[in-house]
Amino acid sequence: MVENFSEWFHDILEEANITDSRYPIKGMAIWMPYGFKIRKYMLERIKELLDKDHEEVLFPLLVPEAELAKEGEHVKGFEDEVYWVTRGGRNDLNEKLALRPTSETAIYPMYALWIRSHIDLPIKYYQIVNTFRYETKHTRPLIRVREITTFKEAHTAHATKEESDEQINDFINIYKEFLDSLGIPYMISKRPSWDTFPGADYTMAFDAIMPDGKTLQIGTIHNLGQTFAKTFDIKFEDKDGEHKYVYQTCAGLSDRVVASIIGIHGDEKGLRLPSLVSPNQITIIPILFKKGKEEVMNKCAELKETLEKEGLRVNIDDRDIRPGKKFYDWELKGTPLKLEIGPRDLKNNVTIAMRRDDGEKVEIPLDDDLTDNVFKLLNAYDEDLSDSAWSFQSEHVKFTDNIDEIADLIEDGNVVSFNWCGDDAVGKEIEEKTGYDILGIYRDADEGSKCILTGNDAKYLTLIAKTY
Ligand code: PR8
Repeated sequence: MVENFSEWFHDILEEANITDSRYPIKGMAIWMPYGFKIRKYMLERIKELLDKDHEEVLFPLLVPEAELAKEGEHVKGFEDEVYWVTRGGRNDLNEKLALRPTSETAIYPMYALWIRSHIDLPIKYYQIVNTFRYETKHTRPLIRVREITTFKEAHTAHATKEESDEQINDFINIYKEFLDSLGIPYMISKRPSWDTFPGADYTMAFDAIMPDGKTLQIGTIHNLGQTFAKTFDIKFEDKDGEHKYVYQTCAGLSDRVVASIIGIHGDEKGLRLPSLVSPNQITIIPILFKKGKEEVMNKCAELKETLEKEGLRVNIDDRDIRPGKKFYDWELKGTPLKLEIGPRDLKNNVTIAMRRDDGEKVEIPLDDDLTDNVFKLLNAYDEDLSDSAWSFQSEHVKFTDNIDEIADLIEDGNVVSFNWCGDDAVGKEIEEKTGYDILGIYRDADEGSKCILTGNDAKYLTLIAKTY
């Protein structure tokens, strides 16, 4: 795999025309055309999944200071990260306005107006917006940005706690399906209390292991209980005529999804894009000689049309440069499948297909089975991409019951699982002693297992890692 991941990641963003980070504000970058397309197809997919049972809305970017300040825990969690608008032209504003770091405090005062009765519930809204966080940790393109340009945040309200717990499961399933369609592996864990979203009862998180062994939190799902409902007075009249507070959840994904597609699937030649989000799923490369140029180009155009009719995204690279350079470029850009046609192939009525992952060349006849064969290759490519990413993950989660081994395992590029009694003070001591972050509870501990620090009965199998 890639030797120096951080450097590779920065270089590929520029070389593949994904983002440009030279914008003169730290943590804010430009989505370049190729990156924008990947982002677009990624968004289409998450929308498709959310739209089955949620509705899209769009809230204003600015949040009045009074609303942001209302929920004590929440504001404490975000106060160091908020950008403020204090002036309109030459006038000082009467009230400071926050650029949303997330939209709970923009949305929930409106929920209080909209929710009256049990028939108004559940509410399941989401929006895709930019949010702003004045991050103090080292910023990195797509991974830790100060303008999160692609924040997909969902906010739900329910009549009962059971329904809100079910909603958490629904979000987990949606995120699984979403990441599965991109071949991105994940570990789902319940964050420890000290890493729970500010104002939430509990947080479920999706983490992926990047090639350098550090984990990236790619999505989080929070059960907000009734905390915000009480703060913002979101009540409904139940069937029995009683006025009750709603139960709420929220869930979010960011630009990090694109970072994980790039980081997890990429190799030393560049990107390897899952076909779902690849701007071109197939790149046709004509091999041209002076003689028979036109026939080859006509065949390429015909092939493009046939494949596009099947809903595939296809481009022809007809630039006047050496084919070798074209191969190199589309390898860098991660097109799943290249189809090459030269005069000899034309004569034999075939095209030479080459998958981006294994680089193997196969001859496909230009006959009625062509599209079937192309789909077969694409599916196999996507499956293999996903399988190899999942294998990487399973090879890099290592169990230990010796606390002194944690550091070595992590420095070797692994995530470590261990048994924990579940006591917060003990958990924090484990973090302090090792210098790494507990990701969260992976599952219940096996019968009879003991806490790695205290030797007491263990409650949970827990993950610890070096994190982004
Ligand atoms: C919420 N409220 O806000 P969350 N750069 C890139 N990605 C980021 C950054 C950043 N600076 N900060 C967070 N993320 C809830 C849920 C509405 C939606 C990504 O939750 O603060 C992380 O992947 O946990 C995180 O899991 C996700 O946004 C949601 O942010």
